[in-house]
Amino acid sequence: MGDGVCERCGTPVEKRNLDQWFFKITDYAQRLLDDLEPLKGEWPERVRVMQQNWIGRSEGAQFRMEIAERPGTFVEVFTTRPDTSFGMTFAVLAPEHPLVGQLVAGTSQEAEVAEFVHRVTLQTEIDRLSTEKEKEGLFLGFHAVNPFTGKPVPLFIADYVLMTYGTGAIMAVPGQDQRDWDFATRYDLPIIRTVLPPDDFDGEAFTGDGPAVNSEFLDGMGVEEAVATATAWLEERGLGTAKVQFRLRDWLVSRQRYWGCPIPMVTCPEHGMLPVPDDQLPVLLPDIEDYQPKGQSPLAADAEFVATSCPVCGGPARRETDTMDTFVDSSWYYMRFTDPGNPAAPFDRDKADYWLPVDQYIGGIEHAVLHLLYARFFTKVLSDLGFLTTQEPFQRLFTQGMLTRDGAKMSKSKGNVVAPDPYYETYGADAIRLYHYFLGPPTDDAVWSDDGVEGTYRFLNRVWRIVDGEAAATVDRDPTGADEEILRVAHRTLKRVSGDIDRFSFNTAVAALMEYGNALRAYLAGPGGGRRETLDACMEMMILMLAPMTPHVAHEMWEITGHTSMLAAEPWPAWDEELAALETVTMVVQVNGKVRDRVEVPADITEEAAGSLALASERVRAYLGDGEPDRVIVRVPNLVNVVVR
Ligand code: ANZ
Repeated sequence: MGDGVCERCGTPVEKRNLDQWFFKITDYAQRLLDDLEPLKGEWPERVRVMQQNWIGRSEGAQFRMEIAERPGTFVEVFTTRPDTSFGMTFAVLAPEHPLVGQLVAGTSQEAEVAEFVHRVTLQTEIDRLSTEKEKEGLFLGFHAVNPFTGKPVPLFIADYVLMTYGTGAIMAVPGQDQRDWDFATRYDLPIIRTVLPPDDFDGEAFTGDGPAVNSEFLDGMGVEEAVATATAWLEERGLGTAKVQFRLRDWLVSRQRYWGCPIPMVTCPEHGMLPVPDDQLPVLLPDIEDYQPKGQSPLAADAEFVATSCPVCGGPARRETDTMDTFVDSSWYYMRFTDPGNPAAPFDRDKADYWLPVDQYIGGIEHAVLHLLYARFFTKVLSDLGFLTTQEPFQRLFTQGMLTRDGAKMSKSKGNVVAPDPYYETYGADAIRLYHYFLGPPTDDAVWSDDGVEGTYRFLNRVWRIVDGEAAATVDRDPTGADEEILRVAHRTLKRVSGDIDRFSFNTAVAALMEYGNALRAYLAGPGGGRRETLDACMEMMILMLAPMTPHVAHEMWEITGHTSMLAAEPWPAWDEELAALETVTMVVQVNGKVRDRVEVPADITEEAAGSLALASERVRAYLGDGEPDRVIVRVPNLVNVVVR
């Protein structure tokens, strides 16, 4: 919907109210929020935050205000800042608010209001809430009475108030809310500050904390205390209540499309809307000739599908012809995976309990709120209904980054997708696969580059040449220091690569293998040349490490090096802890800049460990006595300087 017209046919797009089916996900808002807590550290933080914001819990108060010109008619408002009520200088209804039509019916305002409402409904909610856009409104000719002051304030409709949030009506406090400030300056409405900004504040609306002013019994209180006091004041008088509001809306599952699962509901003229009885489920999607929309769902044109009988009286009834959002299917497919052949039920509880939750889920960040929230919701509902035990579907979540090319996301509609076929021809599938691992941390977006594939291709070729040619040049001789050193590199690499793979840090795993490849070549070119036994051991490790990433090339090398087993079935090798240990270095320990001790430490020692080692040194303790050092300066792995006064 660009420029208000259909992007395919140019027909003007307008919003209409339709009767639709929803899932009441809002009933689960609090649980969906609370259960994000244990996912800390297991799910990417940004996904947790996106879900928190999407659910959007706000605490505040809801209270009612009488319409001055219509005694007995009230408007309810939701506010997160009841403490600012004395600064309300106008009130605003969403243009779609039912009270609007009721108030202006028969007045001279009616036509102008109708025109305004129509214009606003053509805008998207995102545009309406945008801080960039100038806010537009219309005075209704009525006033709302502020319960705190007993005074009337003018009542407006404005585009920046939405019918779909809170009560669809607000008290406007320009002194403390920037949207209200913008509106007040545009329409020349008074501004009263109710929180005293700091002296150096030079903004407009002040949203920070500070003592309440111009607010009678609230004066002097900080925001938190004033909110509680104002809310209690409303509650005592029966004018309002504390209120928790969620941004999350109910999930609209109706689609007027052919492709989708039919919504299993029927309507009987006598008994109303009824669910299709369990023994008639699932309602299968019929094959139809014509899927084109004609102002109603395509299934509505299939008379045979539509005609059914009422589950209560057996009389003629109509099937629902809307189909379900495909997010419904993706919310529980993994449950079906636990029992895919079950002809009688979606899945067996014991099987679902055995397999679920999913240990490791992988998906794009684009699923942060919809799919991942819907799947969590389904799991909770099905768990509540006794279908399975777990309350959360995905124990660990990994979100991979996006591959871009020439600055754009690769997509079919942009036509900038890299078709792999020509690369297979030139480099082979393994070099391309290895390049994908090498591109960068898989959580980050990455830029595709043809030169990069060239790099992994060259690396595989170098390893191949060792196996295929240079290995033949090795000799049987006694081991030397060079042999011991290359074995150390091999075990160190294996330890690194194992850890990297566990952490999904594939790019560093590939980098480690490349370094290992270079070390091997340097070893072979060294003064004593290669020793057969050493090289065999080293190459076996190299091939086993490459196997998961480049299975085809690795298997060929496995055979060439005399193995007859199936490489893919070989276990991951184990490293020798002693050989894998990093080299040690001599760490100098100073007291006030003078060398007092020397300690052998691993080259990868942490700052913390280096500091404690230094402080544990007898010779250092001698200078410290019972006292504590003033400062410990650590330069890992070479130096610790303990400063005492
Ligand atoms: C008066 C006020 C004074 C507000 C103040 C804020 C600051 P969150 O935090 O997102 O929940 N509001 C309420 N319903 C609205 C609607 N349907 N459309 C547009 N705005 C709406 O926001 C709650 C605040 O958003 C409410 O608190 C209300 O403005 C506004 F210093 O009331 B407040």
